[in-house]
Amino acid sequence: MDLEQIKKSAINAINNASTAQDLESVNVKYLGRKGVLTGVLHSLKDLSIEDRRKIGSKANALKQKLEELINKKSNSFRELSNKISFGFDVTKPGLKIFSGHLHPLSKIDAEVRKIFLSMNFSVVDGPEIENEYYNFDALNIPANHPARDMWDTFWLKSKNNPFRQLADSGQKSKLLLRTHTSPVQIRYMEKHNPPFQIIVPGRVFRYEATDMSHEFNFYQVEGLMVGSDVSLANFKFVVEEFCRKLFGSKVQFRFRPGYFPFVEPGLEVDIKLEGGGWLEVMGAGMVQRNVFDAVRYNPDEVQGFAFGMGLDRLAMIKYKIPDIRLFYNGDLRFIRQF
Ligand code: FA5
Repeated sequence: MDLEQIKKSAINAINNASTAQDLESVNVKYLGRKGVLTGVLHSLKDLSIEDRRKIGSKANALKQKLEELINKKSNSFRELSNKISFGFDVTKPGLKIFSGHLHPLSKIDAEVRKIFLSMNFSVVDGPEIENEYYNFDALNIPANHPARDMWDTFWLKSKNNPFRQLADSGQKSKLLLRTHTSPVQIRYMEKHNPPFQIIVPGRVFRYEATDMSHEFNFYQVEGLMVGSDVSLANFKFVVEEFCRKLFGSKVQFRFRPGYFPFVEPGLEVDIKLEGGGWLEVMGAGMVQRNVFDAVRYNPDEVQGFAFGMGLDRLAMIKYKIPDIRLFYNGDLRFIRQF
């Protein structure tokens, strides 16, 4: 084989070597002790001085070149294998993976729904943008009634308001952000006949100053049970059973008389857990006759109880949260604790 042929086939073999072992075989084949090029170099001594000079320098140059190429390729194999086996430092502390957290209000909402479903209540929804009729009039709170002051209201301008049709299609009345979930009582009763038992979890809005236990946007869960023989005793059982399921058997209750135009008698319920203070969590009572009149039920034939709980307040008690505003300020350090 002449030097040109050796060069060609050796370079070819180096290029085609796809593993370190392949490359080592090429190295042995051409540059090893019994290698092709080594053989040429050994045979130089048998040549004339002139040929020795001519072929010798070429053969040495080729040897150098092949060594370089083999070294280069060998280094690239080494780098690759380093990358594969040591590409990441197994001793380095891992990166913490942040998983999502449910907001405490979402958690309590899910729990409240589950408990009421287990007591055979259905979950019902209603609009956050309401009109005056459902939020007030039908609930026995006519215009100019002083009880309207109990709910500081965000009124919406009706002119050019995309929701105007909602008011126009039903009762002609002003639009507002619902101040409680009670309007859904009316909406539901208009379309269904008793007996039934429902809850209505949802967002409500009040035009009022905030403090530790008051927000201008918060959540309520309305409850309504209507039938021919529903009494305040049923209400007491349902509420106590619900609170025991949510807070455990140690929860204490305080039922106080309260005034709401849409119930008669009306009451307010405070609860307290061991070590905590009393916190008002709901308004309630027996549905007022005028409300049944408004939905064309016969008040002499049906009776019912209704309640409206502050969902935020329940979450505050359950998770021992001192300030309602923490739910809404978007501080992730707070959310990540749940
Ligand atoms: C009402 O909203 C009545 N609709 C409840 C009701 C329903 C009574 C059915 C009778 C029959 P009240 O304004 O008291 O009532 O609110 C009910 C509950 O919502 C309160 O007990 C309290 O837990 C919670 N709440 C009231 N205002 C706020 C506020 N600004 N921030 C957070 N929670 C509030």
